[in-house]
Amino acid sequence: MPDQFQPKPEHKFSFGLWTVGNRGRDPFGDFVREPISPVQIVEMLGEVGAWGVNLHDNDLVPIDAAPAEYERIVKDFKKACKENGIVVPMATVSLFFHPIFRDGAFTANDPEVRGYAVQKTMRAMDLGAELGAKTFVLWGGREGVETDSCRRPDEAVKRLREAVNYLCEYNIDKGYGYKFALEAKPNEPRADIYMSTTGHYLGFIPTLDHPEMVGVNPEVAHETMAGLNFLHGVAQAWEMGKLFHIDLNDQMPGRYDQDLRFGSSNIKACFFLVKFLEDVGYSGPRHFDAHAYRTEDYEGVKDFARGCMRSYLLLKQKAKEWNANKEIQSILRELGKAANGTPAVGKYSKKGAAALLGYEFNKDQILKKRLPYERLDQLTIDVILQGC
Ligand code: GLT
Ligand code: MN
Ligand code: MN
Repeated sequence: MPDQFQPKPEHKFSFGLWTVGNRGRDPFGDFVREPISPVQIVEMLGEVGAWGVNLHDNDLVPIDAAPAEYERIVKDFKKACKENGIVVPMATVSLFFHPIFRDGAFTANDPEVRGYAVQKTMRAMDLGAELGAKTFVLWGGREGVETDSCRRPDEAVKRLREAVNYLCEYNIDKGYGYKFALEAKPNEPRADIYMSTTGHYLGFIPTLDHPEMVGVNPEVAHETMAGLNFLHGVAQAWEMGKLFHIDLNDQMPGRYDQDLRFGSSNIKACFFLVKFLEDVGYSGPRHFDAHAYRTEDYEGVKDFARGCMRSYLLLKQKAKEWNANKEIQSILRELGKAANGTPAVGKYSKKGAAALLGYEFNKDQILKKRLPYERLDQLTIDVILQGC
């Protein structure tokens, strides 16, 4: 295998403890893989060539661990990370697993649940900071409803804002230097989740007390479930300076959250995503929030993890080829050309507006211009399918 498809630390490939440690339980069937410890997971990540490991508080430390147990677990984990050359770029908090969150966490109707959720998040931030994490993800999987009779949705938005503002202050108070990355999902486990798309969060963030501290963590599967074009959401976040993290996986549209191996389902969409991240110079982690098929054992989990990284690097190479393709580039150049003397729109000025109003557009002539998108797309397919 050519060297360029081997993962290296500079690629910033990371996996969650919950991804490679996923044991294949689903709503209809029990575990198919034996439990493995966080230390074993870190060893596995070292073996496959990953750079980072991410975690929820309770992926590492049980929810009611005594202080001595907490310390021992964290110490062993840090040692394993060091020995295997693995860093912890991102931490998060489980606000969905324990039954106490059956009605949500930050948005729950019970003020005690809301208080507990904020307390649990502050403690998870302490843990992440101790491990060196600089990004803190918030995924509100339970922040939603089965019936809107239980609360007004604008009240939920206010509660969410109150919690995120509080956590930003805690971040400042402790000097942790976290950036928060908010992760949307349309549904599952709730029938409807309030912040259903990345766009919803991009609208919410400017209403916070510290908007500069908060961005998004879009996930391929989540936007695809909603039938959306993932790349478009990512691009909007990027353009706003809000792409703080990204969850890469794959998904067949209109289904439950499949969290498939990156590049295993929608190759063209994954290609344009990788091309975008590489073209714009996104420098954050490439986090694979996915898990192996339920049919696999742990050797298969390694195949899965290697596959995510390899597909990313293959698509990165394809993006290079696409950018260097002379025919593609010449088509793109032609597309942007206008007739001599066409006034540019640009920023408004009285003079510019007068020029634009006075200009006569020749619609028949404009319509003669070819838009060879069939050819362009076929060239894209050629690049993707032709051997590296
Ligand atoms: C959970 C979810 C993911 C989130 C994780 C962060 S946990 O597995 O399906 O999409 O990114 O809380
Ligand atoms: Mn995710
Ligand atoms: Mn998912």
